[in-house]
Amino acid sequence: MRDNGDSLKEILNAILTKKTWAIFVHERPDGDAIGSGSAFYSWGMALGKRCIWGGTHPVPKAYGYLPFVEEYQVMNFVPDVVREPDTAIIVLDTSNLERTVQGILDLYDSTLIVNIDHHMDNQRFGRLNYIDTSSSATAEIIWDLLNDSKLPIPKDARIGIYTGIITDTGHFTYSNTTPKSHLIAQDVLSSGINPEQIFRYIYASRRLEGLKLWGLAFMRAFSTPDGKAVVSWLKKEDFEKLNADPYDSEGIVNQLLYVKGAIISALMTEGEDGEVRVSFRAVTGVSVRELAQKWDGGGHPQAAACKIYLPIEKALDVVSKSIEEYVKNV
Ligand SMILES: [Mn+2]
Repeated sequence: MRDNGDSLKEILNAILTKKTWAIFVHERPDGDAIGSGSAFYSWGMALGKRCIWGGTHPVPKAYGYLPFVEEYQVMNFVPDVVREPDTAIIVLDTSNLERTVQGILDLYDSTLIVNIDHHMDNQRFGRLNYIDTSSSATAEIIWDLLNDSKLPIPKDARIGIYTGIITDTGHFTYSNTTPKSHLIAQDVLSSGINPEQIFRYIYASRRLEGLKLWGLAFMRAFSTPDGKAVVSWLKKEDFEKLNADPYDSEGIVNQLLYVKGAIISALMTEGEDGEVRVSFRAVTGVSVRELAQKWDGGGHPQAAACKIYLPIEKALDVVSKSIEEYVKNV
């Protein structure tokens, strides 16, 4: 549901007059963040804008095929170019400004900040906000925006949009999949985009080291006594021993939810600075957002995450107990 904000028309009017588009996406970007950013950048380039884009973490290797990923910059703070007049800051797929490059809010009075997102907990930090929680992906909103502009949609932008939709819907299998996501896919594929090639880039480009990491997480998985939740964990040293990188763990938590009878899954991963990142997944009708919020995290009902600053053994204990309590009441 579009529960807040400005219209796509207002956003179009505001950004089309700006010379520079500075596009930012959320930390540890996923396919929707990178796909949406790539689509926006491609569109901006087609319109003759000066574009920059980036975020706090690199583009996962799997998304290396997306147009203009080579232009994506890893940065912790907004670059000076953003301070120049005639710039629009466009923040995509990001529910709050803590999740992206710092310094954006300081520019609130001088620079147009546009916030386009589909997360329910979006904090409306922009001068213009378009938050559509019924959209399967931020990429779907970008599709609407491009269509409403009546300007030609470049093929490069279509690749990003398709990527955002397939990754956020689990290839049209999650509950957020709608007839509209399929309609967009139909239109995108009609433009000659090869779905198998994109699928292979994203999902069939796994490293053997990553596969072993999945194996380790599966071996360790355990369920709550009632079988309603399945949990696993990975330590920093597991990554080192297997020569795996943080992105190799992506997708494990979804697989944990495929255990029969499971309604919630969780994967706890020890981060570089000793923090523990917890990813939660839930089946439709059950929400894990409230669980993540216990530790100041957030996300969607079906997919949420948080960080816990405890040794992993302790964190594992605390989180499993919380989950056990939580599933009793659902
Ligand atoms: Mn998204």
